[in-house]
Amino acid sequence: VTRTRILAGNWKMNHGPSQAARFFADFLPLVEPADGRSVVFFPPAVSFAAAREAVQGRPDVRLGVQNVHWEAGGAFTGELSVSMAADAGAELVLVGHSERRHVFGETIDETVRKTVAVLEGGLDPVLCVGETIDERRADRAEAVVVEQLGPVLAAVPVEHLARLVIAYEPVWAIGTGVTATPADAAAMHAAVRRTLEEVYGAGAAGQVPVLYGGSVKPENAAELMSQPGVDGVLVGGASLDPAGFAAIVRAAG
Ligand code: G2H
Repeated sequence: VTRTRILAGNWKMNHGPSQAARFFADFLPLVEPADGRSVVFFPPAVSFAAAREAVQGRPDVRLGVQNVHWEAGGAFTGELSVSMAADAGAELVLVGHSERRHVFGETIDETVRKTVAVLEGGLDPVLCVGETIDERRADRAEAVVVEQLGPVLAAVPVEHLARLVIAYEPVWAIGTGVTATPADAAAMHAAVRRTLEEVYGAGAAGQVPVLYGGSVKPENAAELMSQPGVDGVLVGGASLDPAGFAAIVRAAG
């Protein structure tokens, strides 16, 4: 199966609207559209309109939001609904990023509701999974990832599977400068693929891209993406710099 390479930048709480416009003015000329490769940005919600305007005429660059609520609307101060994100031009939504889980206390049940709401709203969820350092030391890394995936997959019917993206992000590698070794990444990607195959069968499971995230940099991106089963990267810190992120995109070939 040939899956499209996905190079995604998660800006987290960085780059307001004017910085977003400057970023794209610098970044876009450095990256030619290429077949088999999709570049995605998750700007902060307030910078979404500026990002959307900047990437007009570049169908190789898609935009998503960093979080949504599962309800369609109502009294939920500070939240975004899927339909509002779609109306703004979002095509993808991050779900269950480790900072949502570990800083904001998002539960597995909430990631299930969000994934279902995103799919029902016609957008593509990027479900993030990953273990903490304590869980890895206790030899529970794979079990934790499977526990995070299982309830979501149980709620995603096979007809929606073509829109699901998974990102494996070991929590101990996020923003710490420590990257999983290519072999660690390959082993967990294989475990994620096995879990998908157990639920959907090999054919359908083969469509789902699985990205790696956690301190991806221009220096390590090519080696990580050369691992079997690593279909792309989800990049935080290194996606804030136009030249650095362009180098990561080019590393995808
Ligand atoms: C993981 C990653 C992007 P960073 O959170 O989602 O961030 O590349 O800064 O480790």
